[in-house]
Amino acid sequence: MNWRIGNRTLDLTQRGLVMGIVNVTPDSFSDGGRFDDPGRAVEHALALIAEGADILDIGGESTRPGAEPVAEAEELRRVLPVIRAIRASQSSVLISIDTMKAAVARAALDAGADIINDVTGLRGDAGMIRLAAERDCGLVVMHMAGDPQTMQTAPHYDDVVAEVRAYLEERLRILTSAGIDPARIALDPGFGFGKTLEHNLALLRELPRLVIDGRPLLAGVSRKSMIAKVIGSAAMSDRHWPTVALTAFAREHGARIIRVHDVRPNREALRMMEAILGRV
Ligand code: HH2
Repeated sequence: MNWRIGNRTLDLTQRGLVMGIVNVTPDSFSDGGRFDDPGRAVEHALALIAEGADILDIGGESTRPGAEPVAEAEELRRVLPVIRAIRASQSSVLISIDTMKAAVARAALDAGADIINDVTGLRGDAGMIRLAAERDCGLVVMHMAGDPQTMQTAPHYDDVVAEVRAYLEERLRILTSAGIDPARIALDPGFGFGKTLEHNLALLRELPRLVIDGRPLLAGVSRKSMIAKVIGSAAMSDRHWPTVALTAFAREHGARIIRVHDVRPNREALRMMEAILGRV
């Protein structure tokens, strides 16, 4: 199972990747305001590299339910200095830009980013598919029902797993016919994006069904509210260990890229599960 990103081809057959989250935002759901100053965000990014992150996902706009949209200039002001500083650090870490805006993605690639992570699955901004076809970056294509403003208002599916799978298959088809090499694409069911607890649990239960055409599957469950609902505690600090458990579960059930806030313990869970699976 390969993922092509620029001139690198990553073989994810044995080992998965840890994507560390760097939210340069005042309002992200779990760490909003902690790293919204670019200086602190860079410090955090370097700490995540030291913990073993393979990818850093830099975001300047929260996608939590009900989040206010951020203007392009402000999003650029937040993310560009962080991307430049990480690139200047000489680390070989891959940089992903978490954005729904083609102009932000373009500037991020120009500043040294390697991957576009677009929670709209490249449906939000008409310029995004064009940009992706022009460049050779990696792509994360996620499923989201609706948009962050409205997605948690009574989400409904007849069969959530079948519908998310069909959506990801369709996006893969559309992007491929736009001239994008499918080897560049990773797919993501989008936990918490227009989904109830039951929907999220069904997607986890049937995760192997979401591995499509050999494309790497990304799972982003870190600290999400589904954990709070299951354990009966809203405290962010109580979501840490269930996240680590979910990392091991997701890897066992087909995920190859784990998007997390806490890199080291999740990386260890990944390696432990890969040892059990005989993948070391
Ligand atoms: N989840 C969040 C943001 N971006 N991208 C992908 N591909 N998959 C995800 O599951 C995903 C994502 C939400 O988490 P976070 O970045 O911590 O929060 P916020 O959007 O509030 O900044």
